[in-house]
Amino acid sequence: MFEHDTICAVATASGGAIGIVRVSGPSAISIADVVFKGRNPLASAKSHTLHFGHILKDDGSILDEVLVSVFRSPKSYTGEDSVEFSCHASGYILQELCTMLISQGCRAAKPGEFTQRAFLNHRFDLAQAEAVADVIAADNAASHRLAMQQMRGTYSSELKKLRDRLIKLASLLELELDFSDHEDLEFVNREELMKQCNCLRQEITRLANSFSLGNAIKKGISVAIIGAPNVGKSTLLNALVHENRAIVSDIQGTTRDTIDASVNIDSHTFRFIDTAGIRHTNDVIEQMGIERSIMAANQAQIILLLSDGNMDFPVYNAVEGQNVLKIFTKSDITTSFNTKHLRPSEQEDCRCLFVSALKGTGMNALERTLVEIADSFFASTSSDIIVTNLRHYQALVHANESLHRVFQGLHQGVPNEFVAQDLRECLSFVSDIIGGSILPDDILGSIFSTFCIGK
Ligand SMILES: Nc1nc2c(ncn2[C@@H]2O[C@H](COP(=O)(O)OP(=O)(O)O)[C@@H](O)[C@H]2O)c(=O)[nH]1
Ligand SMILES: [Mg+2]
Repeated sequence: MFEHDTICAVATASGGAIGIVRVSGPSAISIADVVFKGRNPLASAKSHTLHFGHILKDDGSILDEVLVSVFRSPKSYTGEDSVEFSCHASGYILQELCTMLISQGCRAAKPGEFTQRAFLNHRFDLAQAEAVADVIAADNAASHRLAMQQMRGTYSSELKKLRDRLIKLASLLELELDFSDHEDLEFVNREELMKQCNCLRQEITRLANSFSLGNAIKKGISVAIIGAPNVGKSTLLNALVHENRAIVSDIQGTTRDTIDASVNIDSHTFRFIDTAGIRHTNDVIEQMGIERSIMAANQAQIILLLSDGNMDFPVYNAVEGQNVLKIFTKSDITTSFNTKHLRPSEQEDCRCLFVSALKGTGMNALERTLVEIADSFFASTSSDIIVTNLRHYQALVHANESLHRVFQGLHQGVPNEFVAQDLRECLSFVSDIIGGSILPDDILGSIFSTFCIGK
């Protein structure tokens, strides 16, 4: 399962001043010594030391002046002997160095292979390993906070507590199994088991439900822009993301497919979705676009419902938990807005805004309102553990199904061995999140293949 060869890869993205080539494995230091000439050989270097020297090509010419860090097993990122070359960030130098290392016996690392080795060497658990990729990808304050929390183990320790409670429940049941020939021996009363089971179900449900929020944090809060044709949806999208993403035209039905673009406002990431104008049409393609608009609206966390004053707001039934903001567009040319379509409460609370995307008026107020909604999404959750990973979410859903069967089994007086079987299944789903039980190679492969090379 675990290959004991020595791997190398460029660990930094292109651009920038310094490029790092990472080497890890039993021969990392001896292979590095072949290409590196410093004052002393790296073989005599202590762990966690830095060395200045040159990378020498076969013909004795200098490829680069570098700094080399040496980390000795087990105190390295991967847990193996590791060397990191800090070079000048020329793509040529970095590739050439890798080629030289490979000709000396290294293998080019697969995506995520350094982190995979760290996991296999018990440097951290699986959820922590996955968080490394999330930390790298984090581009807003909330996703950074969650990824850090997960990488540093807070998330795993909560899951371990949950797992321990499941183990305790399982052991109570298994204990009864061992003594099942003593017919009327009942160690724990079933009511009590059912109560504990229910508590655990609530906890798992809360975690699974946190995924929609976790996803919003990671990928951005989705904001669908909905309205009749020509009210200025595409213009608003472009103004919000400061970029000409969508085609603007006074020809009705221009936007046919949904277009989305992300932007950070005040440490939150928003993903704006421009949609086709909703109207009656016989054009098949436009009709498909309109269906997508409605779907986008249903899936979005915030809906911007647009009207330019000439047209009513489209009738839209908000899904529970969605925030709908009504926006009067083109405020630069429309002097009298017809507010009769607004319910009295909407006129009072400031969920109704006047905007000219063309002139930029009202855009600040719109951004502020969006940030307020985002703040309120995240306010209640700042201390809770939030699931951001689809694999974890799916494991929790499965765990919950198994636990539901446990509860039913207890309730209906199903023999303990069947109940215990379901409970073991639930336990293994929860354990898989942190990689407590042995995971098959293909699952590990699919997790780490989403990483970048060099991580
Ligand atoms: N005066 C003015 N015109 C606008 C404004 N926003 C959009 N328009 C114009 O309205 C027309 C339709 O805009 P577009 O964004 O394509 O509308 P969509 O069909 O809802 O996407 C274009 O001619 C835009 O230039 C605005 O704030 N002020
Ligand atoms: Mg449009």
